[in-house]
Amino acid sequence: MIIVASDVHLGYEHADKPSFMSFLNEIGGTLGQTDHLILLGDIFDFWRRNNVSVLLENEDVIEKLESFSTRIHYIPGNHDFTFARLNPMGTVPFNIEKTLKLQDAGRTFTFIHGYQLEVLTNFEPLTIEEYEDLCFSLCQRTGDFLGDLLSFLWDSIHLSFKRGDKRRDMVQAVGDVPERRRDMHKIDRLARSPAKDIFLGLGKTDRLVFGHTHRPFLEKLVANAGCWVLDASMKNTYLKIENGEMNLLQYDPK
Ligand SMILES: [Mn+2]
Repeated sequence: MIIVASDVHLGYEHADKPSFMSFLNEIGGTLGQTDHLILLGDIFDFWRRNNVSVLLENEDVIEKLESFSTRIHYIPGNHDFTFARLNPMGTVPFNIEKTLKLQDAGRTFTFIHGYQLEVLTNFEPLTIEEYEDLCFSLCQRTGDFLGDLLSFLWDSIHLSFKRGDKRRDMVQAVGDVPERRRDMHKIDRLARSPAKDIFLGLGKTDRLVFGHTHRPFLEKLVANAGCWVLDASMKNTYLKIENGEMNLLQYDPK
């Protein structure tokens, strides 16, 4: 069995930590050594916050995860990209990878956080690598957010925005929460299309699982795990993969 949860945003004021903790308590007992728990990115939210403070506030979550006997995979998202640049040295209790492939009942499942799709659809002229550098930088700073973002773009790719430049919308979008965004449908459009296979190197029957948009959905070959943020219209969703079948479920605390 594979359980996938995404976008909990612990450290962000609208994170639903009590529900997520209760979810972990419940699924911890059902997952064995041959199962997988996939934390699909943005589990912690380091933007505008000190990374260590966020982790200390959530040491109960880390302690809980460390008590699991199942295999845990951490896929870094844009808000916790710090994890992608750590050198685990075998001491971190999670397997940390930006892209993960697992087989279940003969089917191949590929897991990514999903910001990669957004860079392709919405963040031109940024490349995925430039966007990752930007996310790392935003995770590490706690000062003026927009100022940091603009100076990063200028310092790293000499990108400045003159009055009337339509690309300024892209800068606005980088910092906005998914609940307020209007261009997220473009990401789903790409995710549901075989066109994504070219960019992500997927076979035609490979399943793709992602998060990031806070908009859960399930189709035959693609699924979005949703989020655990209080202001989302649909929240506390997760995916369960069993016998090669994906199920999108909503957690309801007992
Ligand atoms: Mn994200």
